[in-house]
Amino acid sequence: MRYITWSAAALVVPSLLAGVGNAQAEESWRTKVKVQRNGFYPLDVVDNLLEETMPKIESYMDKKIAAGKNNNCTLENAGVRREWGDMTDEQRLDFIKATLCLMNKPSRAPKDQFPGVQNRYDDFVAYHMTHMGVLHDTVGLFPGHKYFVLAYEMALRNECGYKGYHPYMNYDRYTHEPEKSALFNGNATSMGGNGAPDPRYRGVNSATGKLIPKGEGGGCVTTGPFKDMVVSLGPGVPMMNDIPKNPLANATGPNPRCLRRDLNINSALGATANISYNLIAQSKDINTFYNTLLTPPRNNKDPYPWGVHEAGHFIAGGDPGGDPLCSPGDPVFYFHHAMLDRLWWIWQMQDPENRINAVVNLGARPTPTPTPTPEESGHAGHGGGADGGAAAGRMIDLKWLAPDVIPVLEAHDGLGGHGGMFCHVYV
Ligand SMILES: *[C@@H]1O[C@H](CO)[C@@H](O)[C@H](O)[C@H]1NC(C)=O
Ligand SMILES: *[C@@H]1O[C@H](CO)[C@@H](O)[C@H](O)[C@H]1NC(C)=O
Ligand SMILES: *[C@@H]1O[C@H](CO)[C@@H](O)[C@H](O)[C@H]1NC(C)=O
Ligand SMILES: *[C@@H]1O[C@H](CO)[C@@H](O)[C@H](O)[C@H]1NC(C)=O
Ligand SMILES: [Cu+2]
Repeated sequence: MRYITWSAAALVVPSLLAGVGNAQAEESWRTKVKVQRNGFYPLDVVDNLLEETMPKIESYMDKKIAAGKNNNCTLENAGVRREWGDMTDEQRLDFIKATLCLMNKPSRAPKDQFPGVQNRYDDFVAYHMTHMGVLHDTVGLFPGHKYFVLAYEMALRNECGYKGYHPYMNYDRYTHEPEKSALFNGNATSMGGNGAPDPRYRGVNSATGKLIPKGEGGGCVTTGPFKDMVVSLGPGVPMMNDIPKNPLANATGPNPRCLRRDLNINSALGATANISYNLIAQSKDINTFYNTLLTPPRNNKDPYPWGVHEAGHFIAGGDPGGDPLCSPGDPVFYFHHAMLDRLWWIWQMQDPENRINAVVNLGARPTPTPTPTPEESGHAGHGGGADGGAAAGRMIDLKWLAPDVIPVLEAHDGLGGHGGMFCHVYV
């Protein structure tokens, strides 16, 4: 009798009920990663794909830990990045407080080069507007932004006492009445409301050459925690309303103005869960993933042909959100890039051994290929080593944002990269 302990019983029972045992094994990641859900939003196809992928991620981590290559990163201690709508009011308030705190901390960017920088928050805008190569070329887009978002999250945590991890925005949740969402409803636990209607605002030009038709806003944000925010740098490109030009030709001078926004479902509809799911499921190699994300196959019947990257950016277009150079000047920028990072991570984790180090390498191909040919799909498995050459020797130096200058491939590994500095999961 006394030998039948609880743990012994737990060991025995699943083996008696084989089916149940498997189900329990597959769900064991839930004991490691704390899931919080908002019942208002049913899981979408991408959420479901991620849930199905978690057991695979768990066994990948088990192997990595066994090989001593996890740099102390485990699913138990990984930072958990959540959808804003899944966070509690208290978590949201903590995040908002830290964001406002960054906007009141002294800047570190060189004042002579960036006279318009007002505070620590603006340091990130200053970097983004002057390091487009590091952040936006084929090699840099994914790892560059992964590190950029991490550096921002580290500033919130280390410089402003934020306890959580950076939230993301699941684009699909903003395809319908975004102005009523927890993210944009303008109440005290939102990231601010829509901009006031501005007839001078016409929409955003997308890389497809088409105008993304405007939503209801375009003017100043007048509700929520950022209604008094002062935008200073930029605009870096001419904006579609009469925003005063920056006093300096390179747009780094002071140009104080309000935060303008246009919540735009026309944009969001280019990044529905189905579109994001197809992006992940149908991209057999990283080049296809990159091309589809940025410039999807042209289809004249598609009313929302903007790739997921642009669609995500312009859900909250306006100024500076719709400005390719100064977009981090709207705090929602980081929610968007966290979501992109999530999609990249889900793509990587379908085949971690081959995909984590896959580097975009368009080689001699001058234009993105619209659809993968069977031959290209066959290259999927070669993602890692073969393409890694494109990143050889490449470093990411975020200058005044973060001290560590890191090899680009270390920012490919979200679960242990750079000695464990990258250690996050998305739920
Ligand atoms: C892992 O953590 C232990 C204990 O905190 C520490 O001694 C060790 O240096 C860490 N290893 C790595 C690779 O960070
Ligand atoms: C922008 O232009 C000003 C004036 O010419 C210059 O002093 C400053 O260094 C420039 N900033 C950058 C980042 O190039
Ligand atoms: C703001 O709106 C969200 C979403 O409807 C809700 O969860 C939250 O409680 C509201 N907070 C306040 C302070 O009104
Ligand atoms: C998403 O795709 C599924 C399967 O093809 C389809 O049944 C569903 O209607 C699509 N949903 C939307 C919102 O388009
Ligand atoms: Cu971007």
